[in-house]
Amino acid sequence: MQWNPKDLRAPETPADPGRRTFLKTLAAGAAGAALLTKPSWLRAAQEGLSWREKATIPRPLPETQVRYREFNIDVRTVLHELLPGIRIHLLAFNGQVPGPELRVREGEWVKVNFTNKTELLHTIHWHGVDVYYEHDGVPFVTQRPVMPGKTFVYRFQAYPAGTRWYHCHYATPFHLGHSMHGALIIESDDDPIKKTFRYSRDYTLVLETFDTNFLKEEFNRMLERMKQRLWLMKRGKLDAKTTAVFKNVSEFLKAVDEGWLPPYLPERNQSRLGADLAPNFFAINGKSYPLTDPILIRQGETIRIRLINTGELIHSLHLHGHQFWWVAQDGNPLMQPIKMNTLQIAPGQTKDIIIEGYNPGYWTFHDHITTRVTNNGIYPGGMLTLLVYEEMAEREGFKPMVSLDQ
Ligand SMILES: [Cu+2]
Repeated sequence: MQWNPKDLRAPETPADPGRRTFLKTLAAGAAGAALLTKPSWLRAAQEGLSWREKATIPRPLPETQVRYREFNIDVRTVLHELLPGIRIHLLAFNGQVPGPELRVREGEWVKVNFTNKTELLHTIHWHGVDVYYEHDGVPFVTQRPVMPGKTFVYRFQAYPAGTRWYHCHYATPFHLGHSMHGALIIESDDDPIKKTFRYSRDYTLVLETFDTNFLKEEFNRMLERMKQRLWLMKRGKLDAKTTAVFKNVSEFLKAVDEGWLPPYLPERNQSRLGADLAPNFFAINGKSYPLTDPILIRQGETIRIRLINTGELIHSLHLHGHQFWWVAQDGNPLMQPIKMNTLQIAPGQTKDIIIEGYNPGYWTFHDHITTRVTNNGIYPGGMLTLLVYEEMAEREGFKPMVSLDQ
């Protein structure tokens, strides 16, 4: 059966939630469905591969042939305030936590000049985007890492539409997690979610976890390495062995044969990079509650929320006082929207939801794995924000309802 979520929406007013209305809307939905034309994405799914997937993913074309939409992105170390009194060193795209949100049109050619302004090695991976493999950003596999002070140019055609993201793919527990990640929203005129729900506001919530003890150790190790590299540079001894960056596997094997000790050997490796992290701070868009930005809505308004899990943990996000529609997974529209109030999201996933404003008030939206609504073990905090009805806030004056001395 075709779905027509418009006809299955929550009642117009909370005063009329009766069974009768429910049955009536259900009947209207069934009748309305027959009149609908098949959405293009569903047609494509039923017919097999879409036009783009039938074609080979093209190698990026020269600038004389296509017009590129250009972005400049660098990475630098910043001192970021997660909460009053909690300032942490992070690796940040353009100095922002999370990195800048990139919005492009589906099919548009994108060029990103990525400059490394740190002493570490990095790449950018375009998560969930069908790029040509050389621009996929996997260090030592499909590209050499971008060295300190150097620029690498990423090029790709933005496809497919939806909520996607980008992150560093080098030493990911440290880099991606802290906080080399940002949203990449690919928009399309054919977006079935936009067509169906006609939402008026579009929010992006980047979910993050921070292990501040691990961070401290890693930044100290980074400073140590910097000192070593400067010492080696001065003596002209900074080479493949001292940076552990080889051109290929045989060069690496040759170095081992000659007695070079790889950095992963137990006697050399002091890093916790290979161990599980123990995040003690949980954030949305770079802030922990009570500093998280509220999500604004008005009665009768429909909003879209794009959730991107860049952290190390699975979250179970619960919205109070509402049922919402889960409409997309990993950027791709679901075959059928699902009504729910608690949504699981695993590391690396993106999920889109639609909230309809039918219950004015102040409502919490938070991780229901309750150890994550804490700041360093203290409740309340962490991955929690508010859905705020603007007209109420305007009438009553919005007061963040938080008391830390209870
Ligand atoms: Cu990196």
